[in-house]
Amino acid sequence: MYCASVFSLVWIFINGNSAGEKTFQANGSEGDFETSKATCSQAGGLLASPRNSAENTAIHQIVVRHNKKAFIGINDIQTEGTFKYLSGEAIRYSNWAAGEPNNGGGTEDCVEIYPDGRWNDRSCNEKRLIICEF
Ligand code: 293
Ligand code: CA
Repeated sequence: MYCASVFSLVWIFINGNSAGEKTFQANGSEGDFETSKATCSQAGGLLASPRNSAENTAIHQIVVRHNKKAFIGINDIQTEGTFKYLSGEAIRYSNWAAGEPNNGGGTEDCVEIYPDGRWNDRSCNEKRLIICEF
């Protein structure tokens, strides 16, 4: 095994940000939803998109470490109230905060993850910690 792979495994173990096949990473930079998506795809990944509680926990840990809310790769831009992954597939797993999604002000089509791991629909124009999955 190459040193870089060993380093990655040790880093992932220490930081606890892998779940199943995926690894999740942030470097502290922030952006709105479009910038976050573009940043992750330029890095060869995808905006972090939790599909189960293990993945949500891994993302949640990064949010806590940076003490910054983050967008996840889920939105209802196309059809209000129908939340989908970036692939267009409807979500089955969710972890909404109490009372969410509320489409506050009628303009909340993106989803942020709070430091408690729960989700809130939020304007896509806010700036949030960028967390990518690889
Ligand atoms: C309203 C009521 C709050 C809630 C907030 C978020 C905004 O202000 O309780 O936390 O909306 O849903 O996205
Ligand atoms: Ca909301």
